Amino acid sequence: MRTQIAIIGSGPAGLLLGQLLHLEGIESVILERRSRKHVLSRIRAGVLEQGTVDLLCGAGVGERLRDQGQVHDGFEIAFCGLRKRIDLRGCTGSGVTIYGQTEVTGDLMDARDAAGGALIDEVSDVRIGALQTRQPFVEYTRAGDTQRIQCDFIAGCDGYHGVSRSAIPRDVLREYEREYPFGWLGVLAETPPVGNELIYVHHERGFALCSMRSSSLSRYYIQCASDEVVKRWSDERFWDELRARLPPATARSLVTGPSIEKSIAPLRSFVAEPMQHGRLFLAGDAAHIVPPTGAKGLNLAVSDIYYLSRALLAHYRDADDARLQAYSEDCLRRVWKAERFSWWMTSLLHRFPQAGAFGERIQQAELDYLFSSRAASVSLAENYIGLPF
Ligand code: FAS
Ligand code: PHB
Repeated sequence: MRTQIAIIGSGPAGLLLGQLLHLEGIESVILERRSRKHVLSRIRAGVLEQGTVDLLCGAGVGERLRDQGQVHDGFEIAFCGLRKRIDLRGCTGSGVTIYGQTEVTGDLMDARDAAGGALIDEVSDVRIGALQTRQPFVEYTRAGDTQRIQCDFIAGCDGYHGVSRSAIPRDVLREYEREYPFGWLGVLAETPPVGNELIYVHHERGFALCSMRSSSLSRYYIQCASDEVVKRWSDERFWDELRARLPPATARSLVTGPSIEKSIAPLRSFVAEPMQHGRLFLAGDAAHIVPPTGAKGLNLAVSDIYYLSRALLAHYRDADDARLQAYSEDCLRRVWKAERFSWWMTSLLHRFPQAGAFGERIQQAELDYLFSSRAASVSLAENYIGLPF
């Protein structure tokens, strides 16, 4: 098989790249390890930056997003029994859009099908080769049959546990990582959200987050031990712990119900440099991971694809490779600022037992400063809505 771009992974990064390239008449093949059904069943991110919304609309997949996405002009932080609001629109002139990553992936998958784009799922043994030549290739096995795809470029959009990153030689790749001593236990429930906007909670028992997917579908998280297991958490135990972390009036207005999804996500900060090697370009979680506190993971995958699609178009349309050569540098400048913000939000809002009483006082001072200084609020707001591409 021959194509121009071989894309490994059909998450948001891979699917969006395929769609943007298709619109410019550039051909691609997407390889996916899991089944379509599994990919479309994942519950992940929920907050889209305006840059993400604009790029998805420009890619022709914004109809349901514009129709069902909820624009939020702010969010709240609850601490010391109070709820205080960060006025995103007042601080920056912009807001964010609540629209589940599951929906984004579905919209992109529908567009791929409508365009007749090749998406080969349930593949295994994906191998990358000849990266330093003009004829790189990807090999894969499906239903016992091994195939090779000759291509011009390879996009590694296969997430943190994918194979692309390992195709970069160990003496070239540099990895930066911070593991957090806790995870997030998340629940999805067909209940009305407790707030009109998101509520991030700082509490001595641990962090919590009250989010949503629609006016009848709520998404909640509580900080849990990094070795916690889901089966030890009945719905009742989850709701009791969430209520214990909310301000009393908020706890009283919480509507609970049976969970339709319950899972634990580990928290880590991770960056792999460089994000390119020869004709391989990494994008999204294949290259970087952020703790979800700042709602940056999905949005960073989108901005990587903005840079990569723009660079590939310059190659094919203008025979200009300057942007391809600068890809990693362009992405990392924005990635590291999002890593900083996500680390800062996580450090501010979670309970760190090893930080002791001094650490707790520093968090209190940070929260006090945040709500007594417009400069501090504007700084948080401009990072939360997303720094410019
Ligand atoms: P993805 O991981 O979405 O997609 C990679 C794809 O590659 C997958 O479909 C995988 O099956 C496939 N793949 C892997 N190895 C392969 C191989 N060898 N061959 C072929 N295909 C292969 N972000 C937020 O902003 N907010 C959140 O609340 C949030 N919650 C999250 C919860 C969890 C449990 C996880 C894991 C992530 C969460 N994230 C969140 C981050 C998440 O949204 C990612 O940033 C986003 O999915 C990145 O998209 P991709 O880079 O496309 O990677
Ligand atoms: C979510 O709704 O899943 C969500 C929202 C904001 C975050 C993380 C997750 O910071």
